[in-house]
Amino acid sequence: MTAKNNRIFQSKEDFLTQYRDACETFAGKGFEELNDQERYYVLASLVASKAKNVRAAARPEGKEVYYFSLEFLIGPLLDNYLLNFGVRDIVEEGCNDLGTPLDRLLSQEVDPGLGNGGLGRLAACFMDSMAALGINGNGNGMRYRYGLFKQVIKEGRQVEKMDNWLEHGFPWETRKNESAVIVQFGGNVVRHEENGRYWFTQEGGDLVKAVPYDVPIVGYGGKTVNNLRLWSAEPAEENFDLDAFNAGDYAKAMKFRSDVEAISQILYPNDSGEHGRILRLKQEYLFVSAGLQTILRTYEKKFGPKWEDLGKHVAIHTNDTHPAMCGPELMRILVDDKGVDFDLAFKIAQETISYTNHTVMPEALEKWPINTFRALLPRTYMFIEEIDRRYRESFPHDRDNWQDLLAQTAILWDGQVRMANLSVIFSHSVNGVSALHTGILEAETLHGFYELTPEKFNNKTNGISHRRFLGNANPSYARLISNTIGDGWLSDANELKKLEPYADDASFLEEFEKAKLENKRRLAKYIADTTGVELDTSMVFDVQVKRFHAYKRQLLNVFKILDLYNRIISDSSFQPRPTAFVFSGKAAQSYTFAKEVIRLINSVAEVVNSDARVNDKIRVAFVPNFAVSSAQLIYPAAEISEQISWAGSEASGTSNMKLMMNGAITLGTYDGANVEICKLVGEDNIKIFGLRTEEVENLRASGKYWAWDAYNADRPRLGRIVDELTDGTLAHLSGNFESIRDELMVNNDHDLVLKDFYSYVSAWEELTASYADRKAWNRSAVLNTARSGYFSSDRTIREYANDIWHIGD
Ligand code: RUG
Repeated sequence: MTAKNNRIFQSKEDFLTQYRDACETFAGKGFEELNDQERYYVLASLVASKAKNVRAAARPEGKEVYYFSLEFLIGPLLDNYLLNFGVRDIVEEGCNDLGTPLDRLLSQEVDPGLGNGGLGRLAACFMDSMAALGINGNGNGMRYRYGLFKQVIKEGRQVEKMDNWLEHGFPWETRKNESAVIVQFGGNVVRHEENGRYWFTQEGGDLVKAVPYDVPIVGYGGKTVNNLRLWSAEPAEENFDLDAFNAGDYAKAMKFRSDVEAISQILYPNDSGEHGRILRLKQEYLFVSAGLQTILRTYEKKFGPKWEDLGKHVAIHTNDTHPAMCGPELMRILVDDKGVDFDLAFKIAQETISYTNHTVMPEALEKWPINTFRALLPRTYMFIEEIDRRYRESFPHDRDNWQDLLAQTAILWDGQVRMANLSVIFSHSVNGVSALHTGILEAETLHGFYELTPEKFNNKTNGISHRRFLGNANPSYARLISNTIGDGWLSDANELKKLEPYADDASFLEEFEKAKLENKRRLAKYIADTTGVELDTSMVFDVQVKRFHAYKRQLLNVFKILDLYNRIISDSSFQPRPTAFVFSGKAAQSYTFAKEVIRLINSVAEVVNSDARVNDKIRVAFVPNFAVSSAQLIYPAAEISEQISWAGSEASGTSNMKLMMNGAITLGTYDGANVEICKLVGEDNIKIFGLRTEEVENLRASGKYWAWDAYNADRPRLGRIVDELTDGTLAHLSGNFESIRDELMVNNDHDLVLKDFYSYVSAWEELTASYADRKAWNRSAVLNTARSGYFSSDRTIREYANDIWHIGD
């Protein structure tokens, strides 16, 4: 696989010379004297320095896009950048000559702890695609000293350990002292007046220095290198309490520094519903204010104070509500620091800013108590208050339901700042992340806004970096594809369509199966090494990997496994297709139910894997500490992709796309982007089950669903599984599962696990039965890959660029 243009090494010999020199420059020793970690570090530093040179040499004219996101789950970069610079083969050969296989060096790379799930990974894929497409894309985020947490499993339970991802340094980043900016928290707003003119200043409070660390983002082909800017918080002035220090009170002496540094210390889970709230608000403001100050400084250098044209040259995209303060903060800087008129500042903000919503879950739509907000950000809050006041004052009264619409859409309500409303009011574009999700936003979640300003709304179905998740992650399949249809698919994922005729080519299908087997072996080895669980690679690999959340229904999957377990034991004629169930994902630290489901999976695994009556038919593995690097081993090995959230709950999902692209067949509900996968692959190449969105809504509205009815209707089968949660069957590892039983039977099964159970198990049985016809199965799998080009984030980014950012207008 080679990317054309901008090769950073001209030949293997050139690479070897440069690498050996770099060992002396970066590590002060010869290659032979370095250990693998150091060798990796030097190689990454060398590639990073090349990337920076490319960036310094060429910056195309054109609109600058700033993508504001609290998370960028970038994953390991080295392999991806070698591919993008078109030198992977050269480097691989060179490393072989040195007696250190490239894979060994790649395995030294640590996953940066800069994100926790789909939203953060999407931001990373978008950075990749912007660079690949030659768009001037700039990421703006936080440099967390510690990532979310490292997940280890002890007696089946998730235990959270500190994720010290920066322990060995991060060779890709460059600290930019000269670009630091000051961000102010707290204090009071003071009004000044002179000659009939008045203005405000924020006095006192804490001054924090936001220091940027830049990470190069190398686009495919190596021609465009963009920048990801991550902010770290430091005290603006050294506020060291010498008296306290001399009195031996070191904690007091260092207090200010540690309070400030706490702002960029840790990544909080965004979809848990609970987190260190104030600190999170500080993080949100810090990266917003620092990012905007930088944008305006850069803009002013280039265009002067022509602020009215900002939206022509700059697009600011807000990823979810975390950067919602972009609107009022941009106004604050324009009005207070640049002397722009209030109305014009609002117009500029709206022209420049756009917003993506990623969830319909009410608990994930951020709200902040006004008092907290105002105390922390007094001046920025004044802009929110004034915009909200004007919004109410000028609200059109020409509809019957105007009071209701106002109540839905005002920013301030019930003593709270509603961040989704803030985002919508300050944006010219609002998008959802799949067709179904956008429809729900329009019809329900943001309906008031849709009624008032339908022209703002549009859909941008998510996408994934096919280069990383097929090109890098699945070398055997990627090679087969390139040998068959050429490597044009790496730059244009639509070319995967050229694989369609090969879905009927017996020799291609055989090669596909070989590649899949190789990937299954690779994953089985990883699982054996990390968990001790042995998987038989002749089994179907059935995979559910994602964050743990009730709506994603990992519990439904466990119920299916328990059902298979019970039936295999009680009915000797029951012969399901032998299957290995693979789970991976983290639960938010404070999310007890999700953590209990993880414990349940591990308890079921313990029971099933050690029971000789069943373990030649079913095996269960939980892969700890799901991260981009382990995901890259799991997706290529998967044959079934479990996408089983209740319909109307998952905004889009992206593991569904990654798995499809790697030739796994989706077993899913009609939810999120599954709907679009289904339309693309056709019903013969996907297995859909369960209630549809309207059915879920109607059932909930009717109030007629009773979990106890489902339980009583089939005591021997479904009822038995519920009972097994608490009757000791699964208690061997670490106890029973009362809280899960309560969630089903006391809280009336909010996530409809019992309701969708039969439809799910039947769908699984039908799907796995069809595995016997290997040719037909492989045909379907290959068609999944062939039709997955639409889900490249290159397509998504082109749509953002044309419809939202108006690049090239
Ligand atoms: O849960 C959603 C996924 O459905 C979606 O695919 C992903 C990217 O759009 O974003 C996830 N998400 C939503 N992560 N955090 C949130 C809520 O803030």
